[in-house]
Amino acid sequence: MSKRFTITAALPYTNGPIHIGHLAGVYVPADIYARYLRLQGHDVAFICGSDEHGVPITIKAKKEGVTPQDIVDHFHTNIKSSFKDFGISFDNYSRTSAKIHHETASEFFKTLHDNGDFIEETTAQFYDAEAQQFLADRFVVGTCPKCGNEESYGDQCEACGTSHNATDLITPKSAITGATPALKETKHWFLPLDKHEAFLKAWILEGHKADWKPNVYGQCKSWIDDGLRARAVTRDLDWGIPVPVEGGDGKVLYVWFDAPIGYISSTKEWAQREGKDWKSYWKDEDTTLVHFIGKDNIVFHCIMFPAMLKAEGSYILPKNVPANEFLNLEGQKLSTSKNWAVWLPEYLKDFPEKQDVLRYVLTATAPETKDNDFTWKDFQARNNNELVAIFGNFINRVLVLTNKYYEGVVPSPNALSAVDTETLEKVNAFPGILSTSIERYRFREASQELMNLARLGNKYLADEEPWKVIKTDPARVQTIMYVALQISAALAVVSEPFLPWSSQKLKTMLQLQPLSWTAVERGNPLINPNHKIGKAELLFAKIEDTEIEHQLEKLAQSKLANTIANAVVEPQKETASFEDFSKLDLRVGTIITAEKMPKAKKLLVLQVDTGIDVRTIVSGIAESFTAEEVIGKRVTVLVNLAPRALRGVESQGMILMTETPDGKLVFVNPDAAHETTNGLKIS
Ligand code: B3M
Ligand code: ZN
Repeated sequence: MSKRFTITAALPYTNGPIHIGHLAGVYVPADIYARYLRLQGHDVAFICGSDEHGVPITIKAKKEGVTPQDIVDHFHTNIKSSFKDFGISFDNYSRTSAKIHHETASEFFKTLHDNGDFIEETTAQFYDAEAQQFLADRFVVGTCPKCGNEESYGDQCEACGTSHNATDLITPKSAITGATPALKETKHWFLPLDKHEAFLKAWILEGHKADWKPNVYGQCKSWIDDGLRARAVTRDLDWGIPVPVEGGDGKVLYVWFDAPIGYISSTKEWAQREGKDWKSYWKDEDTTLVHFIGKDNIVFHCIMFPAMLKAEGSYILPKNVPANEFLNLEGQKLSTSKNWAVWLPEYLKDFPEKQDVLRYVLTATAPETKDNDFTWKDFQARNNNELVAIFGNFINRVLVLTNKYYEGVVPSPNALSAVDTETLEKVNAFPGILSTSIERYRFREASQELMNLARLGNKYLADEEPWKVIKTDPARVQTIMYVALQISAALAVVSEPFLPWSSQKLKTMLQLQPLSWTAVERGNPLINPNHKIGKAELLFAKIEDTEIEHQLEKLAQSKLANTIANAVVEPQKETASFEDFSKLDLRVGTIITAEKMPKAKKLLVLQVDTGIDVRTIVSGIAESFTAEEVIGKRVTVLVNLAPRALRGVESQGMILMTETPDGKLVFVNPDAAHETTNGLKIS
């Protein structure tokens, strides 16, 4: 029986492109779920849009000398096309700078305001006298009162996910000028979350203990246990939705008040276009509402927005909020500012037409219960060892052999063997296995069950060996290929939520009629005898080591650029006179022997031939070089440095070292071409 679902995916901030972390955390799982529900014949509204207000956008606009509208226009287009490129099948992708959203959010605010659901209060807020502006949200940074993160923002701490008022920050600093902010009186409207405590405790702590993911339930519980407090829902900013009530001049709605309402306005926009009634997707108790988000948005989607919906009184509440944890990249946190990411447009340039590969790998390694790591080696391995070697190999064999033995016409089966019957029964069970995982938001598990169906086909063919049996028992091969084609058709249907392009390609190769998910369960033939299939084409292609090395090199360049950009350049020392300099006696030497100084992490004891003599020099380079690798090295030696004892060893001189921009220690190597008889002359 068809049901109605409203599926929302977090509205991405339009202050930068999206990367693999966004796909893994939110958008691919949401898309798998929405595609699956559509395949089940349900009425689905899959809703998203750009989150275009908020301080990060104004900070970026200030930095780039453009308007916030310029920033959001650019990234709204960029992000919307990335989602399309990766098959994220939204029914509508709107934007919060749209008129329909301003109207919807303003109306929502006015309703709560007129119902007396807000507290109006004049409080002291952080103010930067130099910048002449109040410091809201990311305009102020400081130490998180909950976890001690020193880079917590004024409204939210990204380290522990908690949300607080700016004045809760310890040692606050203006993100604009760095100054310690003053406090200045200003009026704002507050949502008294404490007044919703009983409702939230009943709805979440009792009502969703069993069906919400532990990471989500746990964060909500700790937030509620810490005590709910009133949260400001307006800001002294000039970019956002103007506060639509008396006294709201110069103030806008807090971005986390307006953004979730963006789901509603985007649904309205879609419903107007499609001639549907938006209220049935937001106000009908029979509709199931599910929010897909990342863990840093849990408190806004499980506490703040439901409290707003409850206060307004005519909306349904989310049935589930299956938030994912974070994805790391090669062992490090993904970071827009440090350019430590795999940006979607760049991925497509390097791996054209491999969207399904990324969707599959990000699902198979999704951070569903804890942060997880994306590595390019694993990406290559899953593509080559699973998509190519199992799924692709099976399909290719079936289509090549069907074309070779029967000119592409599906053969009629003869008597089924016990293995045939057992295999077909297993195939019919797969939709149910996949449904169980998907409906519990376990997409990782589901992706591996999908691969198990391909494994079943691969094993069946390998065991039955039609390419051998054809010589002795062609009648048996008709049955084998008939069974293998049923498995191929089943894969074409159930792979669609995960691998939309590959599923479509397989359906085209099989010339498959539209098939429902339940058709695979029923066990009737999915592809009939005498049906003609098309030519075999490879579904997946191997990814070579060189392609992965190129990606790792790009990341290494990013890391180097970051190190250089963040390197603290020591100021130049005081001027040395030429006389001072002339005292230095620099010679070209050669390291004859080297050994680690016992119990000293940094020290190597060297015997150096300075051209004058062979002498002992103790050098602090053991963390950058092994003793073995420096033996025989030509080095620049300061020979007339006063001897000094280091850990009981007298060091008679110094090997000259310097650092590369990324902080790597290197020898000041003499250039043999200019060497003179008595050592290096620096002119
Ligand atoms: N713009 C996404 C983020 O925190 C945020 C989600 C809004 S969903 C209403 O990165
Ligand atoms: Zn914190």
